[in-house]
Amino acid sequence: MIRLFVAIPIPHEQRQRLKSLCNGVREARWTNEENFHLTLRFIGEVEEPELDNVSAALSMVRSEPFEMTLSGVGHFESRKRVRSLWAGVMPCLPLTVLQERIESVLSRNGLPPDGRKFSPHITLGRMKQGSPEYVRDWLEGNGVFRAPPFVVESFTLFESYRAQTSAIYTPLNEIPLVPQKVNEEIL
Ligand code: 2AM
Repeated sequence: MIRLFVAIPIPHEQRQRLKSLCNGVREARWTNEENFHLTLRFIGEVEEPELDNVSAALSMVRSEPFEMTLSGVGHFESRKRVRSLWAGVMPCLPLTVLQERIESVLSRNGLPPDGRKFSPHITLGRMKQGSPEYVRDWLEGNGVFRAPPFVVESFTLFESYRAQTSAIYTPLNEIPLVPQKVNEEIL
């Protein structure tokens, strides 16, 4: 089995900005800078022969390059415990459209739909413990975060391998976003 997800990698300059947010919460396990990404679709475990189908399906996605701006921070919690700290994205319609196109080609190729609402974020750190109160200062202190805009020119199918200390993400297929000709059929 192979564990897959589809994401937008973050350029170097923006990674540096994100890294500057990764401090000030003692219990957080911060993400390695080279692992920063914005997940478009978590696929999960598939049989290895299925990989080619998934990869080919993603290569069918047609979308235009677009500009994206990382902005703000937030957290996810479950059972009143903070699970992760993240940076957000300014509202970005082309990002939503791209995510919907990816969802659509994958479901047409037999993958079960991802029932969760798309909530674009870049995970900065994970936590096992900590009440929301515990991260309040971090959230307030970094609420004004904003990185310079960048142009998203591709998205990538990654394999995720869970090593002992951190995840190893291996790019398997980078799919370019190409300006559309007026008459080109859009998936
Ligand atoms: P997260 O950063 O919010 O945890 C690789 O694991 C990527 O897939 C991560 O960005 C992770 O999002 C995302 N993902 C979404 N659903 C997941 C799940 N059920 N298990 C693991 N990762 C998931």
